[in-house]
Amino acid sequence: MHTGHYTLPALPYAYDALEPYISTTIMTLHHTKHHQAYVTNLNAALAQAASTTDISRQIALQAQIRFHGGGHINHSLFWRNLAPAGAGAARPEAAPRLVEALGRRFGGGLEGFKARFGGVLLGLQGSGWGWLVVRGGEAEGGRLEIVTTRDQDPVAEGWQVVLGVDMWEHAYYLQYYNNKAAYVEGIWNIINWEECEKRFLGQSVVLSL
Ligand code: MN3
Repeated sequence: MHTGHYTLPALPYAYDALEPYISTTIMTLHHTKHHQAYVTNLNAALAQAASTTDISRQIALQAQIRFHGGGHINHSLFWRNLAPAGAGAARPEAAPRLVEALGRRFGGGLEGFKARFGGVLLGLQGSGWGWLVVRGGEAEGGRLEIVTTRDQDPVAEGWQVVLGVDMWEHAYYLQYYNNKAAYVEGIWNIINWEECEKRFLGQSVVLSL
């Protein structure tokens, strides 16, 4: 097995740090098995694409690169979107500008946004992600939108991810089983609002992939 360009980023907290909202078992498997597999398969597909001029093979490899590359990007964003419950970063007060903007954009204050975003997450069919994204800096009005992507598709180019939530079953099933709503309700306790604020203000360099 060759070693490729991309590597699994370390989590910014321990595997048990998000208890009781995401179990140690889920975090360990999700990071060391699922995310690692996206990285491994991305590197393999890139290496194969670099060594063939067969167009059919290239097209097949592009699909692999999209899936596994998207998985690597999405999970790298997701881990940094989370923080231990009770940490300063996990308090909405750590994101004053964002929370104000969310109130303006979606109405009903932070609770209004949470209800709206949660509804979108629970409405997602099959495997995918829910995202809060922004286009343009504050000077351009910083247009906030809630979007979803299927499978491991990343958000469209030009949109900056503020917050992303993994809605694949592997993200919650071992702990919450079919109770997707409990997973979504729990995750609000471990959102890294400090990171969300930085991304909203364009100050985060989360992806040095
Ligand atoms: Mn996942």
